[in-house]
Amino acid sequence: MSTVTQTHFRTCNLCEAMCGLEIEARDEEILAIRGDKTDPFSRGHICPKATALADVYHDPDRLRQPVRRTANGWQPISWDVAFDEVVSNLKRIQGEYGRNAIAVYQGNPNVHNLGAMLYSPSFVRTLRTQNRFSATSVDQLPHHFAAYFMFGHQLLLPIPDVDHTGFLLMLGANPLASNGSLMTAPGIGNRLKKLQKRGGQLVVIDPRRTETAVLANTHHFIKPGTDVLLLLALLHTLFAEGLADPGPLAALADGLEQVQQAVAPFTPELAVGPTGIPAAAMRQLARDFAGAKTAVCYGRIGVSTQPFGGLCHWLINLLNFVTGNLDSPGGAMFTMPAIDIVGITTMTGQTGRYGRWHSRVRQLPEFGGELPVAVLAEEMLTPGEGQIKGMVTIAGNPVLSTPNGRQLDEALAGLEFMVAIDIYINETTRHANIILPPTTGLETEHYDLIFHALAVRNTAKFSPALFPPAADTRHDWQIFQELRARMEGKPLPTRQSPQGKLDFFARMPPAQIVDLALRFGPYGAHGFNKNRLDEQGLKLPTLKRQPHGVDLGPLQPNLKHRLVTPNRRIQLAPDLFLADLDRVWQTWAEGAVDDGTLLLIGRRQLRSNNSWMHNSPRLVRGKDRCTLLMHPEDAQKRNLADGAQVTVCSRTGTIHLPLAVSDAMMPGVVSIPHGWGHDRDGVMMATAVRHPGASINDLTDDQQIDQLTGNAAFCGVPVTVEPGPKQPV
Ligand SMILES: Nc1nc2c(c(=O)[nH]1)N[C@H]1C(S)=C(S)[C@@H](COP(=O)(O)OP(=O)(O)OC[C@H]3O[C@@H](n4cnc5c(=O)[nH]c(N)nc54)[C@H](O)[C@@H]3O)O[C@H]1N2
Ligand SMILES: Nc1nc2c(c(=O)[nH]1)N[C@H]1C(S)=C(S)[C@@H](COP(=O)(O)OP(=O)(O)OC[C@H]3O[C@@H](n4cnc5c(=O)[nH]c(N)nc54)[C@H](O)[C@@H]3O)O[C@H]1N2
Ligand code: SF4
Ligand SMILES: [Mo]
Repeated sequence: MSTVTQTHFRTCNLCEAMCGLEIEARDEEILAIRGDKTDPFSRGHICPKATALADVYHDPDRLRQPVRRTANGWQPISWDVAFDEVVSNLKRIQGEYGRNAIAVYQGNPNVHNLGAMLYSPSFVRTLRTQNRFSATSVDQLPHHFAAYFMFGHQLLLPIPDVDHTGFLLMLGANPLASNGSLMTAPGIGNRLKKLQKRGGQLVVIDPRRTETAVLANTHHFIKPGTDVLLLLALLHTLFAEGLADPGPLAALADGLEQVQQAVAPFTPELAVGPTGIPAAAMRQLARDFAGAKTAVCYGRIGVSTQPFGGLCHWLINLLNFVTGNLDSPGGAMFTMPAIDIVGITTMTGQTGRYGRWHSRVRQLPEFGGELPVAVLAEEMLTPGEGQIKGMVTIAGNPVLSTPNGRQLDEALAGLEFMVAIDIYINETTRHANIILPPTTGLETEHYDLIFHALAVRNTAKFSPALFPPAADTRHDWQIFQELRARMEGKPLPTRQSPQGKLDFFARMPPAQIVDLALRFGPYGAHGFNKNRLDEQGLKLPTLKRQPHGVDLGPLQPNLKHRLVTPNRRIQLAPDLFLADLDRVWQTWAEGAVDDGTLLLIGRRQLRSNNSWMHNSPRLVRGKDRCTLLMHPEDAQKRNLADGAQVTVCSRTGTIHLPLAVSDAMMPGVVSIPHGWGHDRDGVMMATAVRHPGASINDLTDDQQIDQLTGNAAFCGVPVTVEPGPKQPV
C-alpha cells in the first residue's frame, strides 16, 4: 500500500481565535497538529483544543450516516429516506398546526462553518416560522442590540485595538481561557503582555480573580450583575470632572447632552454598595482611562449575560466615544475584512430588525429575525394556537447551553417530531427522531466569514479540506440545499434547472461564493483597498497560493463611511436605552441589600469548548474539572471542605458536584463551568459519559433575562450550597 505524508495548513475553526495550524497526515491518519509559525496573524499560537481536531475526526461516536430513533435504539437509514421523512414530518406539522409550530435553534458551530453560514439561512427561510432561536440570545445579543441602535447595523461591532492601545479596561471576559471573543486575537496572552511592556495598563473587572486578572495591572472584584452601575459611575465622573472629550467624532454624533443628563444621577457613591468597589477607585479608574493616550473598554460574556446586558454594551460604547477612543487607533475600531459582511448585508437589507413580532407566551420581542431562546421551552409547554410541536436543531445543544436546560430537556421529549443536524447523539439530539450528520472540521473547506470581521487585524485565509469526505456523507451545505429543495418541492438547483438559472447562489459551492465575494470585496479588483495586494485584487486563487493567509494591515478609522443609521450619524442616546435606565434606578435606588445569598456565575476552561468536546480523551484527562469554586470564608461558614461533594440548589433545579475552595472567588460568589452534565440517559458519547460533570444550566433560570434585549442573564443566579450527597463507592 502506498503512503503519502502531506503537510496541510488550515485555520482552526473551534473558537474565535482563528489560529493557523500545520497538520501532518499520512493517508487518513493524523501524525501531528502544530501551530503554523508562518501564519502572519497567529504566528504559531495554538491551544490544547487544536490537537483534539484529530479526535473529532477519528471519533467512533461521531455519526457518519443518518440515524432514526426507534423503540429498539438508533437505526442507520439512507440519506434519501432520511430527507423524505424529515421533510414530510415538517410539512405535516406545519400543515396541521401552522408555520410557527416548527421551531429552529442554531448553535455556535454554525458561525465557525462556511457551508452552514452560506446555506442554512435559505433552508430556514423555507420554514417561514417566527419561532427562530439561536445561541445569540445566550451570548452576544446585547452587542448586536447596541450596534444596531447606535450605528445602524447589528454587525457593526467595535473591536478593541489591543495591539495599539495604551489602556485596556476589560469587564466580564477571560481571554486567557476563552482565547478572546468579539476580539479575534490569536495568542492574546502575548498581545496583553506586549501592551504592558509598552507601558500600557490592563484593568480587569471580574467576580473571580481569573487567569487574565492575575496578569492584569489592576483587578477589581465586582458583585455579579452590577457592572451597569460601575459603567454609569465612570461616565458620570467623566462628565462631572470635565474629562469628556469625544474629539472629531463629536461632529458625527447625536445625543451627547442627553447622555450627560441621563448619567448625572448615577454617582460612584450609588454604585459602591451594589458593586463592592470603593468610590475612589471608580473615580481613579475614570481619570486613568480618560488620561491614557489611547484606551479601550471591552466587555464580553460576563457583562452580556446579565440583567442589564443591553445597557452595559451601550455604556461601553459611550465610554469609548466620550473619551475620543471610538474609531480611533488604540481604541474601539471597526474592521474592513476582505469579505465585507456588513456591506453585503446592508445591500440585502439585513442590517437588523427589532420587535416585528413577539413571543406568544411572554411577549418578548424579536431581534434580527430571532426570539430569545429563554422562551423556547415555554413555547413548547404552553398549549394553544401557535404552540411549538416540532423542532429543528442545527449544530446546537440547548439542553446544556440555555437557561433551565432541564425544563427544555423535558419539553423536547414531548414534541411530535424533531430533526437534528449534528455530528453526535448528545443531551439535545437524543430527542431527535432523525439525525442528519454532516462532515466536519478537517473534511471541509473553510473561510471565516464572521471572525475575519471581528479580528484585531484585517487578514484573510482560505483552508482547503484536508481529507476527502467519507463515502456517502454530506457536507452541511449539501444537507441544507437538499432540505430546501425538498421543502420547496423542487429538484436540486443545477445550471440547467429553472431555479438554478434564477438563483445564482443556490447552485454554487461555498468556495465559489467566497471567490465572488472576495473579488467584489474591499480588496478585490473593484475595491478601494486593492493596491494592498496586487493590481488584480484579492480573489480565491490568490489565497490558495498563500496557504498561511495574507495580512491586510491594522484596523483603520472608517466609521464615517460605514454608519447606516437613518441619518448616517451615531445615535448616542436611543430612547430604548434611556428608558431602561429607570429599571436600574428602581433596582438600586434604595441601596444594595446583602442578605448573604450566594450568587452563581460561570467560567470557561481552556480544554473545553462549550458542551461538545468532552468526548476527546485528551481534553478530559486528569482531575474532574467541573467543580464549584467557593471562597474559603463561605466554605467555612457551611462547614465544607475542599474536594467535598456538594448539593447546589436554585429556583429551577439541583445538581451535585465537587467543591474546590479558592480565594480567587469574591466572597458571596460561586462559579461552575458550563457545558457539562453528560450523564443523561441515551447520550452516546462514551468518553464524555465517563466524565459527565453537572450542568450549570440546570440551575440557571429561564425567567432571569435582560428585559431590554431578552438575552439570558446567567450572571448572579441565587443558589444555596449544602454538603452531600455522599458519592457511592
Ligand atoms: N451558563 C452558561 N451557559 C452558556 C454560556 C455561559 O457562559 N454560561 N455560554 C453560552 C454561549 S456563549 C454559547 S455560544 C452557547 C453555545 O451553545 P450551543 O451552540 O447550543 O452549544 P454547543 O456546545 O456549542 O453545541 C454545539 C453542537 O454542534 C454540534 N457540532 C459540532 N460541530 C458541528 C458541525 O460541524 N456541524 C454540525 N451540524 N454540528 C456540529 C455538536 O455536536 C453540538 O451538538 O452556550 C451558552 N451557554
Ligand atoms: N476554551 C474555551 N474557549 C472558548 C469557549 C469555551 O467554551 N472554551 N467558548 C467560546 C465562546 S462560544 C465564547 S462566547 C467566548 C466567551 O469568551 P469570554 O467572554 O472571555 O468568556 P469567559 O471566559 O466565560 O469569561 C467571562 C468572565 O466573566 C466573568 N463574570 C461573570 N459574571 C460577571 C459579572 O457579573 N460581571 C463581570 N464583570 N464579570 C463577570 C466570569 O468570571 C468570567 O471570567 O469564548 C469562546 N472560547
Ligand atoms: S485558541 Fe481557538 S482557534 Fe486557536 S487552536 Fe485553540 S481552539 Fe483553535
Ligand atoms: Mo458563545
